[in-house]
Amino acid sequence: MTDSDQPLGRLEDLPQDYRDELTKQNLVPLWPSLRGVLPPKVPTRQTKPTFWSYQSLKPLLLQAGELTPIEKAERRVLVLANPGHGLEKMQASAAIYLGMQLLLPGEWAPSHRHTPNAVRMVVEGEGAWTTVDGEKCPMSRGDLILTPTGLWHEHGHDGDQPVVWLDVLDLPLVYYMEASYHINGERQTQVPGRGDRAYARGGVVPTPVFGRSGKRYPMLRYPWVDARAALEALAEDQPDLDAVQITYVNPETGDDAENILGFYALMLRPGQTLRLPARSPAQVFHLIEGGVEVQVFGSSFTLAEADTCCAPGYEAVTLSNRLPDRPSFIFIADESPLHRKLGVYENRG
Ligand code: 1HN
Repeated sequence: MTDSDQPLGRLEDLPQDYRDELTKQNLVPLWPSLRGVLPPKVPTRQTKPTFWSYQSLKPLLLQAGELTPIEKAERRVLVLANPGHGLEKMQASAAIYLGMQLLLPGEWAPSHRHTPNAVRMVVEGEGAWTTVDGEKCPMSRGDLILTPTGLWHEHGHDGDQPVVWLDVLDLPLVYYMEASYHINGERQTQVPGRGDRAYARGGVVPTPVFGRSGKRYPMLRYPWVDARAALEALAEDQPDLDAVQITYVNPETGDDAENILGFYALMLRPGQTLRLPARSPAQVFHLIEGGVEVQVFGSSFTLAEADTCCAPGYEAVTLSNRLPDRPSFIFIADESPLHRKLGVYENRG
């Protein structure tokens, strides 16, 4: 028996009058709870492998469009909640919030800004846009649009079909830090300049001859056509590469696109099975294109297009492309930037 297996004293072992006196003075003995907060070798995780089917949730989201006008919702969202945390906590993992948002033709979700960082991954529909910090970003299937901490953002829709996107926020973490709040604003004035055009080629960025752009987030929209082309080019260029994956980065600094959560797109070659190592951050998988089997911690999910699932940290994940003749494309969000900044990041292989 190693030291960490030694049973420690229980609360019940202490006399009641002693416990009562501790409580009266807002004191708690550590040892009955020590193993709970510091378990041996592997952390306790509330995050359960969980799957959300787009086909099943879509009718409920459309029904929300009938039941609740946008004025009564501000953001019409069904939250993808992890039962391991309790649905009311509205979290997919310790740091990740996920929601499916519906905007109907002609609707407008008013401008606000807040402390949590967000991104949108566009799931379905054409004609919607998000204006972030004055930059109008068109929304098409697979586009990733950032709304980083503190930047004004609003959504509108000039098309004729419902538009749905997946919101990914670090809300659970920022809320836990007691740092989550929002401010409402006026309709934004559109400003010229489009980061997705200025930074359309990764290796060549604008030269600030007359001073820097001064923007902490120079690129707000990452079009899927470009991300997909990058993956296909990478796969073709490196036929032996197992993990054909790109990271969404800030093109000025090469850092992760946002501070807390990381965003990636992964291409599975036709019929490919890929084992991702056990790493400390929790992850979310959203299928953009194709058909994929996700295995994690005794669970197995079959993702059709637009389906989403999550995996706790410290577990290996196996992804299999179910299509023998076509690649599949997955959007991944994880907690890596957070774990790295805090110094707790681990890759256990
Ligand atoms: C938010 O601001 C949006 O702007 C979506 O579309 C989901 C969830 C929690 C807090 C703020 C949006 C959100 C959110």
